[in-house]
Amino acid sequence: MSTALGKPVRTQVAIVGSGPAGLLLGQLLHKAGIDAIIVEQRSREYVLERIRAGVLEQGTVETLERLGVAKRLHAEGLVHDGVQLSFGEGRQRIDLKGLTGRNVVVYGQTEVTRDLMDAREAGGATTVYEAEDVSVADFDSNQPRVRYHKDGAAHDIQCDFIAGCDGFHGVCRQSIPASSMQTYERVYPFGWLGVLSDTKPVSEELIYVWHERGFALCSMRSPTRSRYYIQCSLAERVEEWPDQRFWEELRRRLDPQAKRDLVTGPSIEKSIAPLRSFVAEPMRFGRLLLAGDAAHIVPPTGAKGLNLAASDVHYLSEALIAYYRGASEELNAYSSRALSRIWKAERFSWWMTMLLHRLPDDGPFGQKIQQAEIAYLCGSRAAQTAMAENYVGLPY
Ligand code: FAS
Ligand code: PHB
Repeated sequence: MSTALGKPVRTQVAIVGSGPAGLLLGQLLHKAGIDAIIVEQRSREYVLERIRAGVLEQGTVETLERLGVAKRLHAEGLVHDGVQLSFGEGRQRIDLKGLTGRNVVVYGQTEVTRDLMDAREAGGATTVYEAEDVSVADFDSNQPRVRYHKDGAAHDIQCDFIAGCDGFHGVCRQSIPASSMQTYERVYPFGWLGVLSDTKPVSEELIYVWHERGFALCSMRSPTRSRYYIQCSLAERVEEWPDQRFWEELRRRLDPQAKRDLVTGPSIEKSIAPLRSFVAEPMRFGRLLLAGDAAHIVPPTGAKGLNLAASDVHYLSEALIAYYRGASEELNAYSSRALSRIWKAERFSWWMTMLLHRLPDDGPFGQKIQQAEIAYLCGSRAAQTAMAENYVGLPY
């Protein structure tokens, strides 16, 4: 924002984006006494209406606990010690707790965002919502700036650093010269049709389904609110999927017990999300640093997207705190440190996606390989441990 005289305001870190990455970073910096302003293009309400992730790694939970933002999470979150794999008639439980000593917590990204927004406002920190024409400039100098319009006036923020937490379609990564960046991408030839419904979840634990008709996922947000996904063609349109058609197709993909236990009801949200793997390297350009979906995307099969944003900002906050204490080595190491964990999560998310989705281009041989991998997973403690330690989240 600028003063009434149009002079730029000054802050230490300007954060672009008020999703999980931006809000978590803002809270971590605020706790360390570092001033940060968040500039968000959407309204608070719009950001809170987006239905996205549902599973938190223990590392993400521990960060929220350190910030004192985990009270509702502990009251309403569902601790899960295992996940289920379902294929045809059979089901295999992966004992996350027994194999790794760790678990995951089912607690919607919407609720994490709400808790962080409330904590930010309670701490008196500034978030500018509905900022228009946001741009970033001079990040190759010591005086980077974030500019935007709001209420018909031009605003200018001078800062020491810009944190690009503005997601895959944001302005920050796109402001970096393509010649300074290497990107890696795989776009999957299918999407996820997701439904949210106020119905009792089909199971107490998540069920990841391999079926010849396509992947399905049975998840939840609470004991009375379910979240379901089915793999669909990218040509599909939500309008072509009335509730009854969705429930019938989901039921076709479930094993006998889940077929019996499925409770259907009116959808309260329905959307189709494309799936891609994407990484931009490096994640630092002078005084502009990327975090979260602004730097990488994973297919949601491994429940890593939100959790990678959390580990990115854990590293970034440590680097910025060290900088303001006079040491800049951590800032120089931020990108390589974050990318090391990002690529392991990219691999795991790709592996889960290739294991469980119908891949028409891979033909009958590809399907036999998937079935062999699932059979090996069911019969090997070592294979289950490898899956479990990635699912609960590798160490920071
Ligand atoms: P976000 O995209 O959440 O936040 C970026 C913020 O920046 C947004 O509020 C946006 O409005 C703002 N912004 C964008 N451009 C801007 C600009 N120019 N100026 C100012 N602000 C700007 N992950 C899972 O783990 N499980 C899932 O099931 C799952 N489902 C998903 C479904 C969809 C449709 C999508 C898109 C993602 C899904 N994800 C899922 C991944 C998702 O949870 C992300 O990983 C997570 O939101 C990452 O958080 P951020 O990096 O903060 O990015
Ligand atoms: C969800 O509940 O939205 C969810 C859970 C696990 C995933 C993806 C999405 O892997």
